[in-house]
Formats: sequence, structure tokens, C-alpha cells
Amino acid sequence: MLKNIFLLRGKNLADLEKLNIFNYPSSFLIIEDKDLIRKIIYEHDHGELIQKYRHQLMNKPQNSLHSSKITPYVIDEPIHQKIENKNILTTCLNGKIIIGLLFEGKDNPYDYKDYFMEMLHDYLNNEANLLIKTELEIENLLISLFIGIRRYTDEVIEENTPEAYSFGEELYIKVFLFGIDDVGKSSFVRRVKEGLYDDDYFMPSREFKIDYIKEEEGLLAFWDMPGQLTFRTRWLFDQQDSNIYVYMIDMSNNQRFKEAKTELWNFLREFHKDKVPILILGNKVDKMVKLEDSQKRETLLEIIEDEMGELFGFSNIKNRKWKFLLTSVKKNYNIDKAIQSIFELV
Ligand SMILES: Nc1nc2c(ncn2[C@@H]2O[C@H](COP(=O)(O)OP(=O)(O)OP(=O)(O)O)[C@@H](O)[C@H]2O)c(=O)[nH]1
Ligand SMILES: [Mg+2]
Repeated sequence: MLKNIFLLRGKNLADLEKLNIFNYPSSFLIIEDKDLIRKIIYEHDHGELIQKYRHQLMNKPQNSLHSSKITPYVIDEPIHQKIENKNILTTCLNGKIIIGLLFEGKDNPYDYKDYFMEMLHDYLNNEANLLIKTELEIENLLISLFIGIRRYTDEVIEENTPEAYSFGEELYIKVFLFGIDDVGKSSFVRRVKEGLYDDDYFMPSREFKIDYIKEEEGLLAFWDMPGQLTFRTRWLFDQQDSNIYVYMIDMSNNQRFKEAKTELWNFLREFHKDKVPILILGNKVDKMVKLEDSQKRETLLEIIEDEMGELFGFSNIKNRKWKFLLTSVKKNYNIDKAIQSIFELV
């Protein structure tokens, strides 16, 4: 089973003094491990890492996907190394970045080689390309790879447990926010985090983004997932270790109810054994009900809630706690209540 993942980055990899090291989930490789680091790098180096990369890049056929903005990474064939009983598989990107996987002693890293390559290509050289520039981007990449490879082994995935864990005193909750595109997920996070909302703040997400929101009861790590069709397979990978799922639906768009329902149930069926609670948010309710008019509002909202419950079949959700809440990110309606519900369900 994969134990750890690390990334070494530097203008010149041989310059150990200027090397940046990232690890996930624990600090396996640290800058003091000079010997180990040198050995790892040496395997990928034949004295001319950069030259080799230039050469490969120049000979790379240009395919249409990579044509405009994205310069594809040159990803070396992974190399297995056993250094001081450490069982690792490493690859080198563009001669400047090394990504390594640390396995348990009994594992055969070659079992993971193809999958590792495939994931790197998917993440770095396709349209959903994750970048490896900022610290957050590197963290995202490492977490995604880690989860993906762990999942591939099918060993850790059996069932998710919803218990939140603590950092010191503080409760830490991973909130997995998903739903089809254009329902208001990113707007929701922005509303909660910054108190802001704009109608024309329209930026379909292309990769997941983690936003930390500190509440009195604990720290919420919102994994805001992209909802467009091509990105939905990612949900299955990235949901791992969630303490709560938050599924958002656009109440005002009945043309897409069927699609939203199918996606919700595909997901729940996939994870039917786990006990992770789910909060379902029926957003954009401002488009259906005049929220300012408090008299009519309550009756209308109740009717909508019942109808939606029936349509989506929420009462068939078994094994886990769930709650359905109508919201409007735009009018700041039930947003506090949604946050409160997260803590109640977890
Ligand atoms: N009327 C109304 N519009 C909203 C509300 N919430 C979000 N929107 C609008 O809906 C559009 C899509 O919002 P996003 O937050 O980008 O949607 P998303 O779910 O993150 O979409 P993807 O990232 O593509 O999955 C934006 O134009 C928002 O301004 C709401 O409560 N009411
Ligand atoms: Mg979004």
C-alpha cells in the first residue's frame, strides 16, 4: 500500500541547498536527508537533466490538445529504487521536478507504474491540467495522486468513516461540495468565506479548490468540486476521507433535475456502505420565491421542499444522516443554517 508521496523541486535539482520538498500525508523526506535525496536524484540524472528535457520537448509531436496554452510535461518512465530499505518509485518531470511514491516493503511498485504515469498525464497534460507552481497547487496534486493511487489498490477504500478528527483542540471537517455545473457551489463558498456575491461572478470551476473556513465549532475544509460533465469522475476519487458530503442542486432549472438526480444517486450507490452524512442544498430558490415576502414565503417553500423531496427520492437515502435545505446564495438565505447543519450532521 502507498504510504507517502513526495515532490522535489528546484531550478537545478543537483543544488540541494535550493531544493523545495513537499510531502503528503507525513513528512517522510526532509532536507536533512541529503544522502537519500542525492541517491533519488542521481537515478534520474545523467549529468544533463535539463538538456535531456530540452531535447525531448523539441522532438515532441504537437497534438491539438496541447496546441495553445498548455506545454505538456515530459514525464520520465518511473524508476524503482530500494534505498536503505525504503521502497520507492520515482519519476522526473521536465528534468526539474521529482515525484516519488513510498510503498510498504512487501509491495511491488511496478504494479503501480502504469497507473502512476496515467494519472500524471491526466492531471498535468490534459485540459484539466493541475499546475505545479504554488504551494496550494502542489498540495492539490499530491493529495489527488495519493488518493488516486490508494484507491487503485482498493485497500483503503472499503468504507469511509465520517468521524472528524482534530488538530490539537480544533475540529477539522472535510466538506465535499459537489453537484452538476452552474448550481452555485463556488458562489456558496465565496459567500461563506468572504460574504460576497455577484451575479456575474461566473467562473465554471476547472479543478477542485480547497477553501478553509474557520467557524467557532471548528475548521471546515471545503472541497469545491467542478461540476461539468468531464470532471465528474473526479468526484469518486476526491470524496475520500470526507466527513460530510454537500450536494447542491439548482432549484430553478427543472430542465436539469433528471441529470442532477442521476448524478446524486450514482454517487450514493457507489458509496452505499459508508456512513458519511449528506446535506443537500436546493439553491437559487430566490428565482422561484420572493424571499422578501415572508408571509407567502413559508408556505411556498414548504411546497417546494416536499415536491423536491419526492422528485429526488431523498427518503430512500439509507444508512446515513441526511438533510435537505433550500438556499439562496444570492439573497443569503439559509446560508448560516447550511453551515450549522454541517456541524449538526457531523
Ligand atoms: N439567482 C441566483 N443565482 C445564483 C445563486 N448562486 C449562484 N448563482 C449564479 O449561478 C452561476 C453559477 O455559479 P457557480 O458558483 O460558478 O456554480 P458552480 O456550481 O460552482 O459551477 P461549476 O464550477 O461549473 O461546477 C453564477 O452566475 C452565480 O452568480 C443563487 O442563489 N441565486
Ligand atoms: Mg465552481
